[in-house]
Amino acid sequence: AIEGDLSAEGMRFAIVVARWNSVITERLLQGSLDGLLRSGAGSTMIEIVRVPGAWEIPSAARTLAQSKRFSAVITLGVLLRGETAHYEAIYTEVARGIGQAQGGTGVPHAFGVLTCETLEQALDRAGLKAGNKVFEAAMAAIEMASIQGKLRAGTA
Ligand code: DLZ
Repeated sequence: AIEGDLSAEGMRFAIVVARWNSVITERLLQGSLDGLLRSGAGSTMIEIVRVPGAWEIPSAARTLAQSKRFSAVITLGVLLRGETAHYEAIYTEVARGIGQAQGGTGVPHAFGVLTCETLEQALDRAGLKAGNKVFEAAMAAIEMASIQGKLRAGTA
C-alpha cells in the first residue's frame, strides 16, 4: 500500500485563514501551526495569508497553489449557521472552490473550514472541548504532501 509519512521536514506550507469569526479562526491557526511545527516543519517554511472571510479562501488558496512554492495549502475558516445568510449556498461554494483549487493545481489542500450551529459549538471544536479539529487538517496536509511526493517521484 502507498502511504504518506507524517514528517513535515523540508516541506513548505501555506495557511489561508479567514478573519471573520477571528476569535475562533486564530485558535484554528494556532492548532494547525502546532501540528506542523511538532511534525518537523520549519517556521520559515510556513506562509500565513489572512483573507476577509470564508468566501475569499478559495481564490487565495488557488493563487498560492499555482505558485508551486508549497507542498500543501491549509484552509481555515468558520461559518456559523445562525449568523450567515445563505449559509448552505456559501458553504457549498467555499467547499467547491477549495476542491477545484486542489484539483486544478495538483497541490493538496487540507479542509479546515468549520461549519457550526453556534459560536459555542465552534469554540468547542477549536480546542475548548473536542481537541482542535484543524490539528487533524495539518496532519492530512503533511500526509498528502508526502504521498504526492512519492507518487510523482515514482518511488511508491
Ligand atoms: C458576510 C459573512 C457572514 C454573514 N458570515 C460569515 C461567516 O460566518 N464566516 C465567514 O468566514 N465569513 C462570513 N461572511 C463574510 C464572507 O465570507 C465574505 O468575506 C464577505 O461576504 C465579503 O465577500
